[in-house]
Amino acid sequence: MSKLTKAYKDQLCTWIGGRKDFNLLYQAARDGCSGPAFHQKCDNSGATVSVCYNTAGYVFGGYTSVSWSSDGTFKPDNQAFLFGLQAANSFQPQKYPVKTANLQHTVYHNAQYGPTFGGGHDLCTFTSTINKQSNYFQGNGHMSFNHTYDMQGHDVTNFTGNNLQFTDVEVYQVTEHAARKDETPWRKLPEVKQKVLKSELETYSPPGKLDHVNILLLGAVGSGKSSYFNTINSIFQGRITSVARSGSAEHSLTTTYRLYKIKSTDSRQPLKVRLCDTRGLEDGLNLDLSDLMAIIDGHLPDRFTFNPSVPIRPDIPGYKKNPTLNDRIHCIAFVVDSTAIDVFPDKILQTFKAVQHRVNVQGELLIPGYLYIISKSI
Ligand SMILES: Nc1nc2c(ncn2[C@@H]2O[C@H](COP(=O)(O)OP(=O)(O)OP(=O)(O)O)[C@@H](O)[C@H]2O)c(=O)[nH]1
Ligand SMILES: [Mg+2]
Repeated sequence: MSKLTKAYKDQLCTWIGGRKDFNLLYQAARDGCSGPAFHQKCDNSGATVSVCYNTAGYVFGGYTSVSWSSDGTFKPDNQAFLFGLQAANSFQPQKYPVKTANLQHTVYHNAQYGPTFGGGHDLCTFTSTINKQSNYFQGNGHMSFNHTYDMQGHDVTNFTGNNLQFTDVEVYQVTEHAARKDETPWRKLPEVKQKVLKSELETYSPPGKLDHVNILLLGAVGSGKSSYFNTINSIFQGRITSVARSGSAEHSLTTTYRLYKIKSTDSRQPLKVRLCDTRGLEDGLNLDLSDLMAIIDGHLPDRFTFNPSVPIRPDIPGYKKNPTLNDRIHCIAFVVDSTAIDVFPDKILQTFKAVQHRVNVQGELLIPGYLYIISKSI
């Protein structure tokens, strides 16, 4: 039976990014604790997570997005990381990223070795064949810490409790979460009169002296902000368009702030609604509250390139010191990935709340209330 609990899976999803399915490929207790048994079950299976459980109550391991093989070489993988989930029976999640400088040694593919991470064998589970002693397999891989992975000041005691007596070693294939076909729809969609809706937007005029309404798309990395603009734009263009770059990456794929105009083939002028696409929020908070407020207050020009290490302040190039009402954000749309809603990072939720609080207090939005765009529900 799988030992990877829901809490462990959720934590791994947060680190890997997005909701994932975990398919058990290999289990030392079931398949035998040997290099050949591991490779026979796991080679050519895509991304995997290897999880070790020891007699001291530690749960730790490594994630790699590269398929295992038996070709006797090291492979680079900038998405790999080591991790601790449990330390002496208490839940203590810790991620140890691969060091960019030692990328070429990320994982070691050797037919005689179990899952092996790092040029110094930062985590080498076992080699050859290990027979079970009472309730554990005595791991025989040596561990040279902090060579290829950044152990964040931790040592082998923090990581494994200095104990390689494995009660089990499991390897899971990690795949995108597949929504179940039999899931009942979470709401009944009203019959949408698409043409009516479209023409309402084409003829929409904002109140007062505003030329157009700016809607800011705010959400986590990969939540679907750029794709949302592409979808809306495609509807009005009557064909599939992909003006905004979209895709999956560790950090936000959108690095430039864009104020997208939407042109309809049925009207000469662009719609008086613009979608403002920004960098995705990350757990490590690449955009803080004051950066976001600078965006909301209209200080950023179209095509502003974000530099995560430089805060958005009045002295940076391109900063609009005196934005007009037309430059401001008038409405905020929080974009949420429905497939990852149960592993939604706390820090991003806090950022949403902090933005709402600041904006509510200052009464800044022209269009009160917030939009929630739930992406990837189909
Ligand atoms: N199935 C499905 N996939 C989607 C949907 N929207 C976006 N995606 C996919 O999700 C991934 C991320 O989408 P993006 O639009 O780049 O997300 P983003 O929020 O702009 O991401 P960053 O700019 O990197 O912060 C892409 O691979 C898209 O193809 C959707 O509605 N359904
Ligand atoms: Mg984007």
